[in-house]
Amino acid sequence: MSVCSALLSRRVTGGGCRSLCAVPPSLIHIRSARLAEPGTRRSEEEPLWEETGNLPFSRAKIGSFIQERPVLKNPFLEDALLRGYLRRHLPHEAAFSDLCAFGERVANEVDEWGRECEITPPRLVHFDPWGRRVDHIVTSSAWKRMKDLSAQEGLVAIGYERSFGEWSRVYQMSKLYIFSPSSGLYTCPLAMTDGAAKVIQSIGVSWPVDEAYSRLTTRQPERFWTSGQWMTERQGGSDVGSGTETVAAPQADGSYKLHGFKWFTSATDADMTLTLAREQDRSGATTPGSRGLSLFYAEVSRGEDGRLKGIEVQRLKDKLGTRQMPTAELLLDGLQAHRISEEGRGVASIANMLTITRIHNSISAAAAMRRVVQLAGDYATRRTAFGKLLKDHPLHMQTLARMEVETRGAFLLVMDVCRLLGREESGVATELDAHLLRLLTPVVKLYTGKQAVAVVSEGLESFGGQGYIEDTGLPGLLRDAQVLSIWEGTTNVLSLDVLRCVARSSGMVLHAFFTHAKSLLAGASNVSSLSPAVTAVDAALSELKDFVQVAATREPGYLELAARDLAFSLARIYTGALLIDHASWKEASSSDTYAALRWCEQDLCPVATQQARGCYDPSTAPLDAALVYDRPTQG
Ligand code: UCC
Repeated sequence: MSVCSALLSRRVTGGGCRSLCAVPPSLIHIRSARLAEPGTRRSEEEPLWEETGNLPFSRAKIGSFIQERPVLKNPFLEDALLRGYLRRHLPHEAAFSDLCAFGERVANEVDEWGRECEITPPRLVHFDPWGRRVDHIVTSSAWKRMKDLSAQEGLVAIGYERSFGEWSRVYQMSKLYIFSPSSGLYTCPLAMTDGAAKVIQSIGVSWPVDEAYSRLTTRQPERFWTSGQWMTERQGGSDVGSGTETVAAPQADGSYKLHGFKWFTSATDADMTLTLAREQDRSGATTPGSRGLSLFYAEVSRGEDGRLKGIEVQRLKDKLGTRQMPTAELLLDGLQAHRISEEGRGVASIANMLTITRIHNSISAAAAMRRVVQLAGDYATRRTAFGKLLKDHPLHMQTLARMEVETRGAFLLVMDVCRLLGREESGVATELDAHLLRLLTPVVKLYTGKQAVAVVSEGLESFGGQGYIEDTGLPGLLRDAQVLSIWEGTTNVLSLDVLRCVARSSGMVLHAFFTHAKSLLAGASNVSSLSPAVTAVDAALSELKDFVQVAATREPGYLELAARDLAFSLARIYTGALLIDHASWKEASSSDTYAALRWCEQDLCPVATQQARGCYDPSTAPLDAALVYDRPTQG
């Protein structure tokens, strides 16, 4: 007899509603999650509804079972890898207590502000009641509180105070990592603010940007400024060099007036901006391409009439996600600005900002993964299905464990890039460090951006239908993750950037990559539990070397087709080496070892796999195009 028919034929004595008793008892208890222990059912001793005389749904139309929500706990205390990483590299009590206190604040206070930012998005008021153009971007009080909090907590300042020397960036980014998923996207203006401070510092902190630098890096909320990064125009999202139309007209006092249209300006309520424009010569002519672009500094201010000086906000963007943050189209109509780069060195000068914003992007990606894994893990201790808690379903745990492995890999990769940045900024970087930083910045951004979407999407699924319900706050995580692979350079643009830095360094960045990855493996050579992982990464390094040797002899189109797979291979191999290195630390846990082993079971060198299949051969590109445009033939 099947289980179903056994249940259906089950006879129970007494009570007029016994025909319903074919349903297992646990399903017809009137359950209250508020009375029960988290995730448990009420005991078998409790009376069934029919014995108490209460009909289900008779007192409340929605029934009385309320599923417990997942609970956000202190994200610092909950994160074993973050704490282990810091214990190993930055064992300072001051840093730990600050992170612990901040984590408490994030869980108990800031997370609600982030939610408020999401449900009270910014709006644009073009005119005042009397018809005067004002272009006010009205933001929520929570968004404004985020600005004060950011200054007080030193979320930008820490990177410039350098209290922990070469580890200061790791410390700063650890704070941002804790903050990001609760920040209501305030991490976006902070990324650009940090990037602007970095550019100003690298160019030299003198007039007219000295005051701006001190405001970008202050801890005083009343002095703190945020910066924009206005690079994108209608023709130039990725191809900034040929797509930038904005011109800079020189003025008699040495300043410039900017005229142009910026198509996508994030966090437009900033106090200042760095932007690119083409300087006009006396005849009004400009130089085309990147060589014609210079970098300008401009403050955002209002005249006595209340209007923005030299700027009109055309409209706010209607975006899939990041709705918390005002993104606008701006007409620059005589915005006063100062050139801060050499003429024609705009792209090269703003590259420092791109490095910083790409690292921030990667932090946000790793943090989004961590948040969804934490929430899903907590929920699995509260949600019962098919007779047991989700955490007791091995397949569910396997899924969460795979997400955890991705999250750990992303965390270690981005923290290693922060480590390299910190070394460069405190003057202790070797040539190898500098090459690694240049190579790994696009790699970490492109890889974590993609993985964040995948992991967060999987995370939503782990909540079942609730993951798709707007006011749980969960769908917003996915919407916001989707931007991470788009802005600050799409996956393909960054893959090509990887090729470019390999070519411009004559391969030295790859040499640094191989050297450092090998040295990480060497440190783990005597840890037998890690040997399958070490063997896998070692083999992948050999495959990668073979690929590079073959590719170097092929036409440029071959490498271009391989660029994305190459970037993914670099990410997976290097991350594997970092996981192994972390797991070989004397205080590492068995989970650290397990994560390293699991990571290294995947195809670590997809570029070699695809090469062996002929995917980059000259015949491939036309076949790809024919496939994409395959249409039914007429007749
Ligand atoms: O989306 C935007 C704002 C969003 C908000 C930001 C918040 C993010 C974090 C949030 C966390 C939640 S702003 C738009 C972002 N747009 C991009 O990222 C543009 C993507 N396109 C590229 O990256 C392209 O590769 C370009 C624009 C850099 C290519 O331009 P060019 O002119 O073709 O570049 P070249 O000729 O290759 O390089 C010009 C110079 C060279 O220096 P020199 O002349 O000395 O050899 C390059 O070495 O710039 C240097 N350079 C770099 N240096 C170019 N790229 C880099 C780099 N990545 N690092 C160092």
